[in-house]
Amino acid sequence: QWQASPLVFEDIYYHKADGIAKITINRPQVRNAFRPHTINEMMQAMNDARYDPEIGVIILTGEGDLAFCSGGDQSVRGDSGYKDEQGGHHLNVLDFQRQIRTCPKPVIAMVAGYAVGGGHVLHMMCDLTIAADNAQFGQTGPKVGSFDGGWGASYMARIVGQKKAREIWFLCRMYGVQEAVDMGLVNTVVPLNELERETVKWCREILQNSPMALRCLKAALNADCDGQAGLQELAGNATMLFYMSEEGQEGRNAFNEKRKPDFSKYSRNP
Ligand code: 2NE
Repeated sequence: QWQASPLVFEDIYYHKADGIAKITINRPQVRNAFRPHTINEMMQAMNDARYDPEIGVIILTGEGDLAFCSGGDQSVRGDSGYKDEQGGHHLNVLDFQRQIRTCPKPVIAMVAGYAVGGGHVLHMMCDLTIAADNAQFGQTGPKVGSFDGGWGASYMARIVGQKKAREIWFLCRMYGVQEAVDMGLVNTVVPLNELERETVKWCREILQNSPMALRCLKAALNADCDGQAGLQELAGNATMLFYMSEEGQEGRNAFNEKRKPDFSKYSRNP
């Protein structure tokens, strides 16, 4: 049973239940297009989920059956980004992409209807995608005078291959679920009325497994694609594990106790 978070939001819903957090873009009147405010709220919710020790998996989804997300809200697109209420221009969805990517907990896109443009990139950034049988996927950037040359291009090519990524971006076609499965864009497809049940089932299976192993695996899979930023993320986990060890703590304790550290009892593993 989902519990609404006490945090107050305008453009999203934020729920939690049994170790799972769910962030829902709630702008169905524009097919869940995001404006800067939507992104700021999603970042706040994602941050809450990351730092809540009770939460092990995060679902990202869109309200209603018609769309997961249709990308940036074109009606607030200014001349150098998407306009906030104060008139500032933003591409803060790129910050949210990085947040999904570096969140040490698995993030699952639960997709009904359209995942299009910047919304398509958001589902790709998630660790897993579970799609309803009415889902449609595609990029529209070159049609509307936009593009995502970051993960939106390079990570897409890692998923679907270079030729297919060029097709998706150059032609701006929509792809149904079977094509998405064939391209490796989604993990599984279920009937629309089973979408949430199946997604929660996947979450529960993930929650059975070692959080540290999941964390390190996500960082390792990221590092393969993300250059020095990916290595930093992976290595941060190694540092954390070392801090958790007696050997690491001996260095800290010796410094604080103003004595020489004694590492002699720690083995030099082959
Ligand atoms: C999503 C799609 C394919 C749905 O089509 P359909 O036929 O189901 O709905 P319809 O009638 O097009 O849309 C319903 C209402 O939602 C609004 C529409 O204008 C329409 O409004 P009303 O006529 O009812 O008033 N709507 C839909 N998407 C919107 C959007 N993104 N911004 C503002 N209003 C939107 C179809 O609607 C579609 O193709 N939407 C546009 C997809 C798109 O081009 N997104 C932007 C890509 S660029 C991007 O996201 C981006 C980036 O490339 C780089 C950085 C940041 C962002």
